[in-house]
Amino acid sequence: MEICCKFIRALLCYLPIIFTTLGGAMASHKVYPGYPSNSTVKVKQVYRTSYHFQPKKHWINDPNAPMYYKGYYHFFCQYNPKGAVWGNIVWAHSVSTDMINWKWLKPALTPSKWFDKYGCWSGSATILPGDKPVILYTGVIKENPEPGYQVQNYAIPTNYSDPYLQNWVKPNINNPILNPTQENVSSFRDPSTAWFINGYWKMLVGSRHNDRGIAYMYKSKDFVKWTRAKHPFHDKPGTGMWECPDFYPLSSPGVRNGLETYTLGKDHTKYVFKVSLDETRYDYYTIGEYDVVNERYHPDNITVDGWAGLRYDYGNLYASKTFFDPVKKRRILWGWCNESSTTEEDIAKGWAGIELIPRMVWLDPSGKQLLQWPIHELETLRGQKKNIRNMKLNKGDSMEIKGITAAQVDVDVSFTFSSLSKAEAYDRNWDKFPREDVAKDICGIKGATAQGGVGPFGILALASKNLEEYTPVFFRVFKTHVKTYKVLMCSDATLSSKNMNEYKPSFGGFVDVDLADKRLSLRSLIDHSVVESFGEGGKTVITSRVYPKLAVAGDAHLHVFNNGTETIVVEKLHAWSMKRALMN
Ligand code: DQQ
Repeated sequence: MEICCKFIRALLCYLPIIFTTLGGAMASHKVYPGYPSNSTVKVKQVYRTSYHFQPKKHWINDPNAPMYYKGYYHFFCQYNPKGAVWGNIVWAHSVSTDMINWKWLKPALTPSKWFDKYGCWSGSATILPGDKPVILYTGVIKENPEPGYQVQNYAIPTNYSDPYLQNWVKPNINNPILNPTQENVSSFRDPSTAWFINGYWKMLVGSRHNDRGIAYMYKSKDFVKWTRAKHPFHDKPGTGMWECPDFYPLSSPGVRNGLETYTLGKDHTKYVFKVSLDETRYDYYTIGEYDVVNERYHPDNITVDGWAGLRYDYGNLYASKTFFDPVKKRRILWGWCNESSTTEEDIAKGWAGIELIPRMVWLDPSGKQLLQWPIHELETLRGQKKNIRNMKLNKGDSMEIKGITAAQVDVDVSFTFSSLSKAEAYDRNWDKFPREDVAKDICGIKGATAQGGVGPFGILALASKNLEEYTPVFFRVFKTHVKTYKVLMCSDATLSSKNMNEYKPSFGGFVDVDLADKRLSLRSLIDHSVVESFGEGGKTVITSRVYPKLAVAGDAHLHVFNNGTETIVVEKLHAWSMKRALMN
């Protein structure tokens, strides 16, 4: 009886957790009858971003095949050329010399063959010896069973001397290179970048068997005839369809240089394995080891495998993909950021979806997680600057940062405090639930206004003049029963807009930080309808999409605030008005 009551009490107490997990980003295979080909007549400018990647109009989703070739960064993504909802999927193609300013080219892949008649879905690039790029992608050959009958294909450039790689051919011979097995015809997609080891090319394809998420490994001697390895490369019961698997080697802890994908399996001890879970629409990664002999991946037991695990972003990022940048010797992560507006609003806007600022990723000195940071090229857009030093924020203070374009800004701030003694108590029961849900839920329940001890403190992004609307990004410090500290980072869209229709979640993630120096840092890239925030040098990253009604363009404001009893000092704050990027 007691057990039963405890269970019901726990359930009641944690009901919000259960509900908040159901509201994630919209599925990208949802078909909107009639809408996918409703071409946009007039694009609404109000929520368009000024320095995040987006096309002139219509829908985009997953990043595909990012690569560097003959002086240009190439970026492809899933694109509907005919409307602002998912459908008619082709590969949009843009080139850039800095991954910030982009030139739009004609689509690289469009449905044109029997083996991709109903869509050219996600895939990756592999650079073959002799600097020869090849694309592996998913072709949809029949509409049924939903979301489509899937095969894997390859495409190659028609002219290797064209640095823009404007024309691609999908050879009739040997395509499709992979067919699904009977049981996974509609859950077999998103080939990874391939790597070469012991005489074989290897690649991964996302799949599932009932509710078991699977990444299958395929191998080939010639890149054309592929066979499936005996066992799945990695799998996990209860996680559903694994989309867009990504696998890459890591340099030693703390080393920022990345490694080529083709060096996989050679002399490295640690690897990242990432999947995009269709059921939650978030990207999860583990750090682990690659057993080359048995062709399997084993996550370290310090990282949790599945949806209670580590995420690149505790907010709105999905279907990400990395590549190795040979010029600057770094691994770069691209992630899709869906809209939080309704389908009707997207159609009225005439566009949907952005790509987040490319991030450098490397292994944290602890070896337990990744660090992420916006590529330094973004700084070329920094304009007018505002600096603040040693400004005190007592309980209830909120100070406006004036003299910058608050709707289009890059703000980097470090906060200090002199004591942790006032930190709020951490409820041990919270740990019984998946880590990400607890974080999200505490952020939602307490928000930025419920008074705390050390925190909540942080910034108010996209705030209206009288604070009717704002998106707070902030920290709250908790003390556990064993007298350690837990730092929670939140990005809360609940009060971001007077519009009641949108999805306005309060996202949260814990920050694994030693508070010995009593300092926490936050960098936020604020761009009209997106707030992309990096806590503590990129240990925890959270992105929110927001659509203010009042805090728009010149009417947007930026504040720093503190609602904790412990006084917080803004030790250093730099805020730069951002210039517009050349965008497609
Ligand atoms: N989007 C693509 C699929 C992929 C999904 C279709 C992930 O290939 O699994 O647009 O968002």
